Amino acid sequence: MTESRSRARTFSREALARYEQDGFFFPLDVLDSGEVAALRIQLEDFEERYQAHPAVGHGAFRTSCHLFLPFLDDLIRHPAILDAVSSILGRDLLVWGTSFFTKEPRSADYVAWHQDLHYWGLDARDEVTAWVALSQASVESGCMCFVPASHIKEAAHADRPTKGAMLSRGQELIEAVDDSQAVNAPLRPGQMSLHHGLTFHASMPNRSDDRRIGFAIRYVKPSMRQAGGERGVATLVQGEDRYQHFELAPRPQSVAAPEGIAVWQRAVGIQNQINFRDMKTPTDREGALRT
Ligand SMILES: O=C(O)CCC(=O)C(=O)O
Repeated sequence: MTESRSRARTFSREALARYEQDGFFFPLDVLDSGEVAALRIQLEDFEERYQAHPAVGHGAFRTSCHLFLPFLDDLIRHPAILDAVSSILGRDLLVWGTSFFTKEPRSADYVAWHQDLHYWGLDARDEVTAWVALSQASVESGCMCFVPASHIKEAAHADRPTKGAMLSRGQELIEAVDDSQAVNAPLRPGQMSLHHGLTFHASMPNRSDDRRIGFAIRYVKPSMRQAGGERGVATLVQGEDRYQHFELAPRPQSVAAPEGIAVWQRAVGIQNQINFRDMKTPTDREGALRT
């Protein structure tokens, strides 16, 4: 696939047609260099100051920390991101969750081939992930890759937790993926890709000297329901919620304030219950759902 560059504010009909056909689209320019630099500084300052925090330390903050970090709550509402996502899902948008996928310099961490929606217990398929690059996501640093048109069916997965596997259960597709079909999705800092929750995707280790930091935002239509568990928690970022299938999260007022932490613990607890529902021994290494 030839890369096409376009501004998210004008997510074109052609871009939408490509997304619908392939199950992904990239790159879209969403953050300017000042915005992306400021975000990285805030994130790394948070990581440094909170690494030993009893609730959010030890990497647990990697899942849905927009619920207690105002700068990430702002990011999930960024107009350029919402413009593109609402071209696909419509005006009313909830954020069901977010995940940081951070590969440290020269780390062996990788993401095996998988489909996101397989484990999330949602009752429909109206979901889009906006994956925002906060550092260079190149082939060298382990950018994502996608299999075009793989989003049309749900495929079987197995749990194969191995060293370096970044997904919470070590899950991966059972069927072999033909790598020659895969399309690399390199992104510069401030760009994003969009992918459907059934698109086969994966990523290789980071062979570069910088961190590869990706922030994945899971947008859903408010008509979606959390099946097979408690009512989930979600954030209304645009339009209205005429269904009330989810408890709506309040906006966090300050970094790691107790109210935000409490909402986050509830949200991640419910998602973990669903994600690990059929496991005898959960392999969640960091106490929080990754995907
Ligand atoms: O960041 C990666 O390499 C994988 C991301 C991913 O699996 C996702 O966003 O669903």
